[in-house]
Amino acid sequence: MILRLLLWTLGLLASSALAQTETLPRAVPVDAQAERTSPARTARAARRSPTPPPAGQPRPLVALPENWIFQSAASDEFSGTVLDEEKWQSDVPSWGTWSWDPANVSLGGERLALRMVHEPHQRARRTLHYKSGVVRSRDRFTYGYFEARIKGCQVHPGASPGFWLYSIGEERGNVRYSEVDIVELLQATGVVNRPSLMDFNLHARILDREGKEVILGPTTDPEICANRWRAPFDPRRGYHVYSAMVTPKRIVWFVNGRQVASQENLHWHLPMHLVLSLALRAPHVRQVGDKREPVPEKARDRGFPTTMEVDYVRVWTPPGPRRTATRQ
Ligand SMILES: [Ca+2]
Repeated sequence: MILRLLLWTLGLLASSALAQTETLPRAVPVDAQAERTSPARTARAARRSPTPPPAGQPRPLVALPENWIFQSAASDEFSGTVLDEEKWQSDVPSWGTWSWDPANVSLGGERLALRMVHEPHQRARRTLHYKSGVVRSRDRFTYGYFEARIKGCQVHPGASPGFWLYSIGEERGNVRYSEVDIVELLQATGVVNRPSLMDFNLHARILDREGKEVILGPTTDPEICANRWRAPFDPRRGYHVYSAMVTPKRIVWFVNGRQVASQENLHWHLPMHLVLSLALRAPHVRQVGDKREPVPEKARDRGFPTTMEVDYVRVWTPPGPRRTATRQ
């Protein structure tokens, strides 16, 4: 019995030593980490950060390289009652099948709320039926780790909460436009009309060898641009953390600290604005060729206004020039 107890104690000590060895923090270069990361490894990494952040600074949900820097100028806990216009722009020019209106952006209860309303109006001699809210960072980022805690809106299908990055105007090499969708919620329709499906897509416009502009996206180039994941939860029912790490070699997406997608970074090297927005989707828009058109006969009040909520946005970047000089 005593021998048994001794062996049991030794076993316990050994396994505890092993556990300690396993939890020793290690700095992993980000590209190596992206290559080697398994969901289980990511979940373990998410529970321990290599070095605790300085007091008062938030901790990323995903282990980052130790020298990455928290960017308070583009991070926001949304604690006040007024949007910080030093960081964010809400009067963004409209495009597409609905219009942005700063009236649909509000703060309160430690949250940013972006609302979509059924509000028929004219824009560019067209009748559109919905208005919505957007906030776009004044700063731009080429590489970094972008994290937000978001609760989806209640309408589905019809509206899609988005957290994304996009370039405006700038061109480098053969790249004319760069967009990284950190997450788009609730936009799956048709036979897979499920609220738990979420998208992590890439879009770009590049010039081919003949100088002809080519549009890259999840429909035309799914192998390099499309990522979809079925979450084990309904994003309308609660807050979840959505994030992406953009590095020169790879783009990796996470939900609640778990890696859900990874792509080689082929074309996404332009400075981009960080955006939170609530977009209109089918059945209120339909795809006609490569364009989205409004669907007036489906426009209705029912379900609207609908609101997505954001608890926080946090940004970390690699050392070095963290952003290009422009603030737009
Ligand atoms: Ca908050």
